[in-house]
Amino acid sequence: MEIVTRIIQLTVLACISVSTHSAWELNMTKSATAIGREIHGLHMTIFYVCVAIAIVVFGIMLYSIIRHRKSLGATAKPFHESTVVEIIWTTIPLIILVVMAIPATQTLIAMYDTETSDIDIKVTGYQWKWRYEYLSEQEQGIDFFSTLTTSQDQMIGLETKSENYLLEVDNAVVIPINKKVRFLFTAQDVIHSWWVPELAVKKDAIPGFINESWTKVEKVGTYRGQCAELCGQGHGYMPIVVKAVSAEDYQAWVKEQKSKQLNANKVEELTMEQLMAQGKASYDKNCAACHQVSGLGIPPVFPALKDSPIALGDMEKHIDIVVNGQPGTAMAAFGEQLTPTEIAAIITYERNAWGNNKGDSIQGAEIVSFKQAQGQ
Ligand code: HEC
Ligand SMILES: [Cu+2]
Repeated sequence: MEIVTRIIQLTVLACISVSTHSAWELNMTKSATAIGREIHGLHMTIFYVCVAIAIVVFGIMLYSIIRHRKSLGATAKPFHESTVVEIIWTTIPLIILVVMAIPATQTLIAMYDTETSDIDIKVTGYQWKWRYEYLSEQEQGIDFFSTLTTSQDQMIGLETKSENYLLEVDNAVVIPINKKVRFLFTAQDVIHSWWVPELAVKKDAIPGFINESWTKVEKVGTYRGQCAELCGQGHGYMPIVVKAVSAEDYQAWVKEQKSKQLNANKVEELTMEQLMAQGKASYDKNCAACHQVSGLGIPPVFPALKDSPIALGDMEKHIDIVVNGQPGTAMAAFGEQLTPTEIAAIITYERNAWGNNKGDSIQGAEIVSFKQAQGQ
């Protein structure tokens, strides 16, 4: 009985507190795009049609039950197979369905119309991050990964959670406002789904297939979303951040990205301290989801790197597994995801962290020659 009292108390509390009302929001997200508002409008139209049908049907039913109840002496009419009734209950629903199909088809056609786009972006899902490649002429060559930046300490409760906990990334995908942006979705490993509620875009990213969608954002702002397909242990850790900016800001961003891209493969010589510091930061961001911050992994699926024969063994083999991954396992090829300097720093860190104390280090230039020797 105590539990019932408790539930009643909680319900009453929830009803009277204003702040919980927003959390109780049941309807679809209000969109920042015209097509999103159209989808919302369609959803409301269909909803009201359903409400009207419910009122009419249950109204007649309740009226009949009460008006013709047995205690008033009502007796059923003994007829069978009425052609008139059958025609009525077939045509009315048919008309309702056709009436609903017209706006629904119009909206669907608009949603699927990816023609005449101004900018094309290929979006690839990885376990567990997103990659954005700009395909249109002007942005050609812009290609980057977008990885969660929420720290492990926040996740395990050692730090207070930030405002955009689990919804923040290092590189947001940047688009200009009032331009039609076409997205092409695919995935590298398993099925993911790119979902940003305020843009009304939700599309599966499937290995070997290309799905399309588009958006045209009207207001400058940051729009956040998440992967919406259970894609493994890190499914909750691959958020999406879209930054819609003015045309001028967009031009500036494109310029900055292009120069960044040119410098990406420039490697600089780092000291041991620099390698270890950069290595820890990159490791925690890119590797800790599986191998853990502690380097202890989650055996037997994700091996420990502390005392690992590979992390403490031959340098060549160690570079190979990080650059090329281990096909058929969750260990991805990081050669194209990270810069040579980042890879060198991570490998140095792995060989000297958690008591591994191997004492050796490696520079980005050696990663570049390793990749070149393999024709990459
Ligand atoms: C999605 C999970 C995942 C992520 C992220 C990941 N790994 Fe792995 N890693 C694995 C798995 C699984 C294996 C075991 C592969 C096998 O069966 O040979 C592995 C193996 C390794 C090994 C060999 C260890 C041994 O003793 O066999 C090294 C070294 C390694 N990973 C380094 C890294 C580095 C560096 C990163 C980050 C840049 C990273 N891993 C990110 C899953 C992951
Ligand atoms: Cu995913």
